[in-house]
Amino acid sequence: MSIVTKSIVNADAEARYLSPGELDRIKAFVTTGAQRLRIAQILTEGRERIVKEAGNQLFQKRPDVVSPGGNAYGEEMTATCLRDMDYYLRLVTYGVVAGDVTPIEEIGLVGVTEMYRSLGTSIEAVAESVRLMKSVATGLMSGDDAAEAGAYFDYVAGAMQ
Ligand SMILES: CCC1=C(C)/C(=C/C2=NC(=C\c3[nH]c(/C=C4\NC(=O)[C@H](C)[C@H]4CC)c(C)c3CCC(=O)O)/C(CCC(=O)O)=C2C)NC1=O
Repeated sequence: MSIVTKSIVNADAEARYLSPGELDRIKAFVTTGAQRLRIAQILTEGRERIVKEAGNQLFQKRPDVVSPGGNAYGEEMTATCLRDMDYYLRLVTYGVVAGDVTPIEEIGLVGVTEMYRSLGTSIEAVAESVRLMKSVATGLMSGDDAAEAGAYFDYVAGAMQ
C-alpha cells in the first residue's frame, strides 16, 4: 500500500482529517516521485543486464553453487537461481515506486529463511546475489539515485540472515 492510501485508511478509521505529520509524509512521497519513477525505469530497462552480470559475478565468487552437488548446478537450476534474482530485482522496483519496503517484505521476505533452508539453498549466497545486483544496478545511476535505490537492495540482503 502506498503512503497515500495507508494515511487515508488510518485517518478514515478515526473519521478525521489527515494530520500535519501525514501530510508531511505524503508531501515527501510526492516530492520524490520523479526520482523514484526514474530509478524504477532504469531497473526495469536494465533488468536482463543486471541479473546476468550479477549472476556471472556470483558464480565466479561462489563456484560451489554451480558445481556438481551445488544447489544451482545444471542448466535448469542455474536458470531457477537467476529467476529468483529477477524476482528480487522486481520486488525492489515495487519498493522504490511505493517508497515503502512493505511490498518487498510481504511478497518476498516473509518466511524466506525457512524456504531456502528447505530447498537446501544457501541464503548467504542469495543475499550475495542481491548485493551484486545492487552494485551493477547502482552503476547505471547518478549518485543520488544510486543511494536511494541502494537502500532497497540493502533491505533485502539484510533480511536474508
Ligand atoms: C516472488 C516471490 C518468490 C520467491 C522469492 C520464490 C523463490 C523460490 N525459489 C525456489 C527454488 C530455487 N531457488 C534457487 C536459487 C538459488 N540457488 C542457489 O544456490 C543460488 C544461491 C540461488 C540463486 C541466487 C534454486 C536453484 C531453486 C531450485 C531448487 C530446487 O528445485 O532444488 C522456489 C521453489 C519452487 C521453484 O522451484 O520455483 C521458490 C518458491 N518464489 C516466489 O514466488
